Amino acid sequence: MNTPNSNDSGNLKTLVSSVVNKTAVFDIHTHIYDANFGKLLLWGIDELLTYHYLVAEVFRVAPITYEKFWTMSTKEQADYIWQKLFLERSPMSEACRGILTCIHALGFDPAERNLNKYRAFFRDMKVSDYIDLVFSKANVSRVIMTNDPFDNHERSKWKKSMKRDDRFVAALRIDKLLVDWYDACGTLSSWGYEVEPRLGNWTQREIRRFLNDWAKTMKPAYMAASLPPTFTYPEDSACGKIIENCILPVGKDLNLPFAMMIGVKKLVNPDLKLAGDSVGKADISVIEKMCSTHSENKFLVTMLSRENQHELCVTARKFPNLMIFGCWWFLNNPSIIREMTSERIELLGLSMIPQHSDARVLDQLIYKWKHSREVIAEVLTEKYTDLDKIGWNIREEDIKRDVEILFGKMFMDFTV
Ligand code: HDL
Ligand code: ZN
Repeated sequence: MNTPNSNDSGNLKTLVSSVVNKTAVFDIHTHIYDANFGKLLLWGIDELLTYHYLVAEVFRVAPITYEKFWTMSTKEQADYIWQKLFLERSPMSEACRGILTCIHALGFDPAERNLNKYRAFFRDMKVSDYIDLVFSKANVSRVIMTNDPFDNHERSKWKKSMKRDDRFVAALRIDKLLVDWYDACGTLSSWGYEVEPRLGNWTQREIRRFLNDWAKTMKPAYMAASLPPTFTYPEDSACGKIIENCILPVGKDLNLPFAMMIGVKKLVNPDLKLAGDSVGKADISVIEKMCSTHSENKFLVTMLSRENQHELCVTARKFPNLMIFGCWWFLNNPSIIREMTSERIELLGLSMIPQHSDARVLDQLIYKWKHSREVIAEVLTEKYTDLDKIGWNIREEDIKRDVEILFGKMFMDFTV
């Protein structure tokens, strides 16, 4: 039994880093897909370089019009971004650094700065082989996808009885129902659900049938929606009625958590397309009310504004049916991951889910988890050192148990 102690902090730091790196993680929110979903799965260096985080960054430094950029092919956009953000200035942003982390982890030499050489590696790569390689490099055991039944290409895939890769767990994503009910109503009706815009009792029943049908098809880990900072609850609106009378009753019946991702200001700059969303501080009382009035439902919540984080931690202390997760999107940067992980451990101990990758491109699992593991290991080392100083002799098996909790067991125990 390896029992490091605080006067040998180097030993403790080394041990914690080793355990964090060797513990496989269950990544509970991504936008990647198993190979059977075809083109929905993005992968390779050109998709990495044209990730919407870098698109936003390149427009800040490059004299190119939106129109010209959007007429370029993915390869041309990647060349342009490589030139502007990597060759003409050091790639210091988290999104840029991430690509170098991937290149390095895949065995290339970043110092060569040769994009075409990196491209050659992918030319003959089979996607199924690459999934195995990336999951191994990232030490990821399973991921949860983002599955939208309103996406025509994705829906067609689910309608075929395709063979599934059990490393890819589904999540039933229902933004459309909540933020665009009138359009969703027409679509549901075309699929044979007897729904009307005014959302009477029969329509609510039919929406529950729709949710049950897709829960049966996808076998999702949770139902999820991204919501604006202005989201309120309860609310006499289509969104409020569908949550109250459809999502939460189905969630309770099927023991399906409702994952709310709150704080996105959609398309503040529409010319940036996917990169055009921004952030706003949301009202934490929404979470309080939902968790208190629906104590038999389970809620997974992540919020996009840094200013919401501390109050979200305190709210989680009040409601055992609330599980907070991840350093989402604009928070997924080392300086903020450190701050959030520290305050979460200080307020919640290990009863939280410290991170998800939000990966949109398969390869991103490598960098998003490498970067996050570094910070999580630092924070854990600090907390173990505090315990060790007061005689709570930290043992290696304690560290292994704790990291397994943070990297998947907490989620599994919460959702079981
Ligand atoms: O709604 C979401 O799931 C967000 O994560 C968006 O997909 C966002 O565009 C994103 O990729 N954030 O990292
Ligand atoms: Zn996401």
